[in-house]
Amino acid sequence: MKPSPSSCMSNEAEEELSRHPCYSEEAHRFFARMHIPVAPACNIQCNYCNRKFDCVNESRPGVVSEVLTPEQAERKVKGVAAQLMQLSVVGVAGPGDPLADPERTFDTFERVKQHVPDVALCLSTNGLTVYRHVDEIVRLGIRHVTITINAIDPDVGREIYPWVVDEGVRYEGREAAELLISRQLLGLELLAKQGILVKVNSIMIPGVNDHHLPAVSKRVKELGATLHNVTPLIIAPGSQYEKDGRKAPRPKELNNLQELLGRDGMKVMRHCRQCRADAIGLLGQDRNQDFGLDTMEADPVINHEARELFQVDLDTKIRQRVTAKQARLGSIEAGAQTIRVAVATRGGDKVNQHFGHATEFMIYDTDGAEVKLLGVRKIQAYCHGTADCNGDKDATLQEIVSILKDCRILLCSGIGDAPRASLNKVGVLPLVRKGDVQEAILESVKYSSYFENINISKG
Ligand code: CLF
Ligand code: SF4
Repeated sequence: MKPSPSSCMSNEAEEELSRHPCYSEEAHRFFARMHIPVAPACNIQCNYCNRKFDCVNESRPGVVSEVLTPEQAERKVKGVAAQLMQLSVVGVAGPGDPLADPERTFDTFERVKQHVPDVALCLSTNGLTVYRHVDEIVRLGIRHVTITINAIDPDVGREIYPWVVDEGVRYEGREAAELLISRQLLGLELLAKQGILVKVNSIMIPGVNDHHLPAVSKRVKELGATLHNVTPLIIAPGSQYEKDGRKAPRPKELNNLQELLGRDGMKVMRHCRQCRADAIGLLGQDRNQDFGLDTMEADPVINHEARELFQVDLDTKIRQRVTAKQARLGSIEAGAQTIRVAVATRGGDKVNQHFGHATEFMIYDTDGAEVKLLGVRKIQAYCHGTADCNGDKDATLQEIVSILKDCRILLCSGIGDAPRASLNKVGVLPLVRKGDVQEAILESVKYSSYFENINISKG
């Protein structure tokens, strides 16, 4: 039996989510996803996007993925499934919108379903045309669909979407936003009624939709969304928002919003890594280079039985983690103070990244028993987004320090003297560690309390 990600869902839904690294926070430590970049076209324009790069709605901006044909995608999925035993989900998330050219996307899913039936299929779309494809989604057994919904009010939406093209007609301004929003909400409702697990992604855009997102969350919950994933605006180079000088939200603003949505009863995703459209591996890992098409056998043998045994073993590991966490919770005193810890990681739930190479930090709060993931703070935004970090190392370091200054501890696999000194100045203690994130956090909290002999709450 697979472990349970949440206590408020049907057993069937829990079972489906327990191996999905995006829908289940526990699963993301053990199970891998693979994105197949078969969908280059798009039918709308978002002001934070530049079409030279991948779809920003569920991808890292400023990144270009090589587009595969459905035939190439089939070969690649077979090759990866034969080697990557923890692969549990295959998704299409770009590099454009997967439903702008639905034949390519569904042809690809059909092939995956036929050759690697044990993986879950996952689709991510801007939602303009999803309502037309509900039957096909059901027929193919695609159980997870993500729709990016940034607004439910067309007056907010018009600040995000300058145009939309549908069936050869171009819509602009408020009319474009109105059409897109109505289609997104219709698609969500239809999918949810079919029992599809729908995740809604929203980009938090300060000054545009930041105050509006609680209303979005409430509405999509009413319509049957399973999960809400709010990610910070990261602006693609050359996009309209870059020209307008828009800025990403501060980590605290994003965190406050996520807390608010969670209090309103929505299940909120906090571990999104804004993957590439060709990402392969655990969340946070990008192993596409390890699986070059030219290195793969034409028709690799997939040992389905070995895959299932491997994944059942991962299910057990997850259950053990959940049990150990419950035991720790039982031993902690009520009202214990928490401290905040930043972790540099390349994925795999390990402290395994040098500070200087980190492009993101995972942020946790811990009271010495529970380790709660608060979210991911990306720092490549300062390199690929609105600011130029190429020439000014000091400015980049100061940006990173300001992003981490509410943390008490930073865990990384190595750090130079200059960043260590800068972090110390703002009260962050860098510790060099390797290995399991949770164990390293719990051990480092004891260490820092011992040495500082102080009230560990930083406020
Ligand atoms: Fe991929 Fe998206 Fe499916 Fe996950 S990603 S299509 S739901 S399998 Fe996950 Fe990556 Fe965040 Fe997306 S971490 S960007 S939420
Ligand atoms: Fe860009 Fe994706 Fe928006 Fe299309 S849906 S404009 S690819 S961010």
